[in-house]
Amino acid sequence: MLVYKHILEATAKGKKLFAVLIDPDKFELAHTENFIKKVNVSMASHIFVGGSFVADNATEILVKTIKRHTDLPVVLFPGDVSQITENADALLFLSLLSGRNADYLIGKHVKAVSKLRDTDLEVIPTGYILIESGVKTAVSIATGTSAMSRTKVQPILDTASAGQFLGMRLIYLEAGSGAKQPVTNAIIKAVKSELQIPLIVGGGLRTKSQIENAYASGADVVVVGTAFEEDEGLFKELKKNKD
Ligand code: 1GP
Repeated sequence: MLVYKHILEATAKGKKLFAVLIDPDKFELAHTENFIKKVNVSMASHIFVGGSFVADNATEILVKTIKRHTDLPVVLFPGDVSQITENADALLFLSLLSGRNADYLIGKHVKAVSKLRDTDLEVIPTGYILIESGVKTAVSIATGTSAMSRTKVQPILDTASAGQFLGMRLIYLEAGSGAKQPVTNAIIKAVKSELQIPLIVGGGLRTKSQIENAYASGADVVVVGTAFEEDEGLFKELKKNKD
């Protein structure tokens, strides 16, 4: 099934989705098989691959290796055009709505088209909103944009809604990889109540209870990366759901 259709159907049924994020820049290729074995028996529904600073070709090699060990959909979450590879199942076509850097709103997208034209990658327009989290994150540095204030909900709400009006299929609330503080429950609740499209939440989520809080507040998809880089023991707490 197509990735977006699956997300829509799961969201409609209230079934929560979970993405394990692998950053090719921080991940040891030789560790792929062992790591993916743990992902396969966890509650993960998707594997996201991407990062802010990734060497050319690293994504393609990693995606090919991951695909040898799992049937889960692999979704690109790229920091740059060079991270697009046709070996994945889908691409989050991210527009950084929280910033005013034209390159990350539309410029990189135009550059991506020549790569996308000849692939079967499913392209999913995604409004990406960076929210402050206690530390300056890689996204902020790489894009030269500031995160939105975590205490002012209305501008975040307006930004997410503008994304929906523009035709985005997903909204991604991002605290940034390794964030000290994840996106607040209040922000997730407010944004979810206004959206008709699925909501992804990620950044700084390290424990099962933080993940459950994000779901309870309205996240349809939760993304976790750094917590697994720090301690793969978390997989034991995130066992596959019995349907
Ligand atoms: C980062 O939202 C993702 O872009 C995941 O963040 O690495 O902090 O889990 P973490």
